[in-house]
Amino acid sequence: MMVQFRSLLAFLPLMLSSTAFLLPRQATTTQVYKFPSTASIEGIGIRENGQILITRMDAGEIWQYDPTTKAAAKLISISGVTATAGIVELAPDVWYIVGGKYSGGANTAGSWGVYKLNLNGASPALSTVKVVPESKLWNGLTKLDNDTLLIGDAQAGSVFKMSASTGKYSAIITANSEMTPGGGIPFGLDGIRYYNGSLYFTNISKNTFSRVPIDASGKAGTVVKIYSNTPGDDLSFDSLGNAYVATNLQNSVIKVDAAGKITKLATVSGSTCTAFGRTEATKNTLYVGGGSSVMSFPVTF
Ligand SMILES: *[C@@H]1O[C@H](CO)[C@@H](O)[C@H](O)[C@H]1NC(C)=O
Ligand SMILES: *[C@@H]1O[C@H](CO)[C@@H](O)[C@H](O)[C@H]1NC(C)=O
Ligand SMILES: CC(=O)N[C@H]1CO[C@H](CO)[C@@H](O)[C@@H]1O
Repeated sequence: MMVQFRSLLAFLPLMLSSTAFLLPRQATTTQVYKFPSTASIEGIGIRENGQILITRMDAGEIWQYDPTTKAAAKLISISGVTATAGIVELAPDVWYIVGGKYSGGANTAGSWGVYKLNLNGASPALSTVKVVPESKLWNGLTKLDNDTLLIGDAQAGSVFKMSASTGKYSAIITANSEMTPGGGIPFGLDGIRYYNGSLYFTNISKNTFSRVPIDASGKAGTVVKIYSNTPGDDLSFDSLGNAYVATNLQNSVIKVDAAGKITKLATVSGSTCTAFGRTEATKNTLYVGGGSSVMSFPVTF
């Protein structure tokens, strides 16, 4: 078999060049790490050293995958929290994570908040930034500036801003119809990413991807629809402004260019989030969380 495989490989460049127009443009995915099947990966954050932080809707824990040992281990548990979601880095190895009480589809309104995980010391240092009584079902998290987080409430269809240093917060968008759930699942506003002056967001139960301008003070403008025919979960951007959206229910990762054109890049079951590698060797690798697995595939842009 190995010989046959090798001989096939030898012909591959020829096959590719002669049938380029017939081949699907989908990338082959690699399984980076697989948790037990009960795990539900929600967010991934790539550290500058290449280690991968993983949040889980099924546990109030943050895990870390080490590409050198190819092993994952629990970094920390958050007391009183049963689900972790959005994750973002504000300063080198200072991470912020959304957490709350959610299990088996049952959500506890008012339990959601933001936690800080500082990885600069000898051991991980966890602290509470703020638990917010007005939270319904927080999920997405992104950086507005070095001290300001934007947080999406998937059930309320609202966006909060919060100071990472003081925990002071306020709603900057409240119950926007573009962000509220459409029925079925209680998640509307899902992935959020602040990029180029706008908050880009998916509305997973309404199959939409949109953006809303947000100024430096956190004031929101008018929502602009980008597409309205594909489910979307969390996303990331490349340096050219293409969005890489995990489609969750559609089991794929799509690329959405600045004009809104969608290209399916890869098949990933239950995809929830994407993040680019940060080392020289992985800067064109897109990591994807989906179900209980972290997958990866190469991306050219
Ligand atoms: C934000 O933090 C980065 C380091 O993470 C620093 O290089 C940059 O100068 C900071 N920007 C502002 C406006 O303070
Ligand atoms: C960034 O925003 C500017 C101003 O709105 C716009 O002209 C430009 O096309 C945007 N760039 C990308 C990559 O989306
Ligand atoms: C942007 C977006 O997804 N919009 C949909 C989200 O939810 C509202 C209803 O609350 C729909 O009307 C939008 O089309």
